[in-house]
Amino acid sequence: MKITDAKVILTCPGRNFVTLKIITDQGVYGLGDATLNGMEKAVVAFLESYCIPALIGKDPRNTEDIWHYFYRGVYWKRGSVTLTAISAIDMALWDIKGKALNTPLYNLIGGKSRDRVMVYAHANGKDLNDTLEKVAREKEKGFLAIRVQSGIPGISDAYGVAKDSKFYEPAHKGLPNVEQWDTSKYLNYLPYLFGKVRETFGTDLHLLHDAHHRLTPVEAARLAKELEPHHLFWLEDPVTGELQEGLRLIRKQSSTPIAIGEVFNTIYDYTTLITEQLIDYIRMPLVHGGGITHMKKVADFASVYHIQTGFHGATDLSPVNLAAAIHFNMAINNFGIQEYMPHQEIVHEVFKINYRFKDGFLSVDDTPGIGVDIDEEKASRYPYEMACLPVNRKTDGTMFYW
Ligand code: GCO
Ligand code: MG
Repeated sequence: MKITDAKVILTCPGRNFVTLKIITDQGVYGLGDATLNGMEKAVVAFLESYCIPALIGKDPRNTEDIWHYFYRGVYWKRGSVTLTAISAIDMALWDIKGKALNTPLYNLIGGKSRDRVMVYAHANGKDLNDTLEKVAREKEKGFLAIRVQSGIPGISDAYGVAKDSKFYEPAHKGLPNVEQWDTSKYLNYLPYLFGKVRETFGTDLHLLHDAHHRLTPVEAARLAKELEPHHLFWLEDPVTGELQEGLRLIRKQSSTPIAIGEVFNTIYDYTTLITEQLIDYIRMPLVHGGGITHMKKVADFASVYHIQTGFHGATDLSPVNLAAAIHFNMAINNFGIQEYMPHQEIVHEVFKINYRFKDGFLSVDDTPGIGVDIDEEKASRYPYEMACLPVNRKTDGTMFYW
């Protein structure tokens, strides 16, 4: 079997997605998600100028060797752009492998450990009452786990909360919006918010929260400690992932579970966090973490240390990534939870999906490979539109983490 061609499909059905399609001499093709929100064209350039020419003629079944050709074999390593391209290649090759063997992806990586995967929904409210209403709405849809974000009194912007539209989308058309941040107002409000959520909905519902990399280790320790009585499923990205040692302080102070790493790319970003058991969930998704080949190693490594998966799954990760993640989550033993932010309907005009949501869980059907297809003609009707993630400044103007 040989790779004869590959192409990149850049489309914007409501938001930008990059999809790699790898074609073989046996008529079988595979799809991989290569979307890196706001940096789509950098990944496209790397795929088109280097990866695709290097793939032609290779045997697509050699997933391990091809992964190392693009990672170990390349001198300039790591980084989001490079690893997103490698992830897309790897996903597409596993898709081909499944189709060629006429079996769904989960069968190739261990078979089923479970039939369906628990997902968490998003409740993003403008203020306390709006947030409580949104939680109620998601609970009614059947979700057993809900991430709660809320507008903060006294701050004009809060991460995760839509300003005008009903549908939260992190990227905006054109250059970055500038948002505003005040850590002290946030820290004062959060324990109150979660107290109210627990008071209203009781103890059964799994609650999650994303601090979006904005705290120092000592601030994060305070928050984790003060949220302890509300028994969060996890507190996400309390500090920036660059400072792995910062997690030691949080760990010493609190038993609130920690999830980290949606912006990580390799197992090397996780070594301290995993071997010192400083976190509970790995967030790095297939699309940015080297695809199935690499993430299987990361998940197995984490498993030894009692750490579970909790993959990133916002709307800027395409249906190809989400379907692959469901297969992956069905197969591994140490699955924890999967983020699920449903795509807008228009996305499903372009991507034909094989997964469905029921009673708090997602499952895939038995379509061979990953099981998602792309309608290229429909994709071409939605050309790329420049969109960026916001940037963030403290109230005194200081540039801060978004
Ligand atoms: C999450 C994430 C997202 C990211 C977004 C960036 O936990 O879902 O933090 O909301 O901010 O995916 O592109
Ligand atoms: Mg996050």
